[in-house]
Parts: sequence; C-alpha cells; structure tokens
Amino acid sequence: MNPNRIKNISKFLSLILRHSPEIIGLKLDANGWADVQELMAKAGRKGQQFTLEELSIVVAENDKQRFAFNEDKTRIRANQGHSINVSLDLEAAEPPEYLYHGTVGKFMSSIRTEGLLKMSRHHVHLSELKATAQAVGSRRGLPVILTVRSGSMHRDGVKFYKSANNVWLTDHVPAKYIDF
Ligand code: HQG
Repeated sequence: MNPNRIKNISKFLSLILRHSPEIIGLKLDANGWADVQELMAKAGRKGQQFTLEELSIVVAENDKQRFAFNEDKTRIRANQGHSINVSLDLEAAEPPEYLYHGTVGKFMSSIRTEGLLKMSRHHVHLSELKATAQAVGSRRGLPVILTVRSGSMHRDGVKFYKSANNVWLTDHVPAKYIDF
C-alpha cells in the first residue's frame, strides 16, 4: 500500500477516533471504540473510502501503533491521544526511573512554573526514549528535551499509565520533578 495513502487514512482516523467523531456522524462508546463497519460506511459517505484490508494495514503498519482492533476486529479505537472524554481503562504501571518529554523553547517559562500540563489531551505524554521525545518536540520547532524523574514521582504516589503503544501517561508533572 502506498505510504502516502497509509498516512492519509491514519490522519483521518486520528481526527475521527481521538477528537471529532461527530464530523462523520459517528458515536464512540465510553471506552472509545467505534464499530468498524459503521466507521467505514460513514467515512465513505464523507469521501474517505477505504476497505477493511486497507484499514487493517493502517492498524498494523502505523508508525506509532496509534490504533487497535478488538479481538474479533469488529471495533477499532485510538490507543491514546484523545481530546474527547473516553475511558481507556489503563492500568496503573510502574514507570522507569526517567522519562522524556519533547517540547519547544517558547513553552519553557510556563513549564518552569506550572510543570507539564496535559493541555487539551487526557494526559501528559512521556516517552522512554529520548529520540521519541525529540521527534515529538520537532513537530513544533527546535526541540527541547526535558527529563522527568518519573521514579521519584511514582514513589511519591503519582500514578502512571502505559498505553497499548508504549506512551507513558500521567496527569501532571510538577516542575520539581523536571530536570531542565
Ligand atoms: C506543551 C503526538 C506551556 C507540551 C506526539 C506540548 C505525542 C506546555 C504542548 C502526543 C505546558 C501540548 C502528544 C505548560 C505542556 N505551559 N506549554 N505548562 N505543559 N506544554 O500535542 O506531548 O502523532 O497535546 O510540551 O507524538 O506534544 O498525535 O502534546 O508541546 O506522542 O500520535 O503543550 O501527540 O502523537 O501538545 O504530544 P500536545 P505532545 P501523535
């Protein structure tokens, strides 16, 4: 499958499954799942046609494993990144000693005082690899990589979750746990 087509369908799915299902008249359940047939039919009516086979390729080959099917492949959801209110039922997990967050210089003064905030998403997103944080920060400009003392936070009782695609999530990272 053409990489551009995979990217195009993936971007469309991110929009629909994380942020605005109503654009195509779709409803997600409380856990963020959409019915696959309904998604395909409603997307098709808005000019975004794809087959189940193409959808399967997008789910399997997506560079960040952003989406998942349920067991019998009748439902699909985004693994993380939502701005709409869905419950992913993630179990709390023990994070590694350090996690990384990629941002840009213009946010730094605010981050120094307020720490990392979840902004429009459900959680602050953190990664195990500096390289991933670098890529996340680069979306907005010259990246600044922050080291989060996640082990200390966890020992202080802060909850962490790991999404199905290995993104670490938490509610808030107070500035005192960030190495600038
Ligand atoms: C910044 C993409 C000012 C934060 C990526 C970030 C990731 C603050 C922006 C995933 C702040 C929020 C998430 C504060 C945080 N003051 N700015 N106190 N606290 N910020 O997009 O982490 O490709 O919601 O640094 O790869 O950039 O969509 O979060 O710059 O995994 O799958 O506010 O989204 O994944 O931006 O990215 P975002 P993010 P996908």
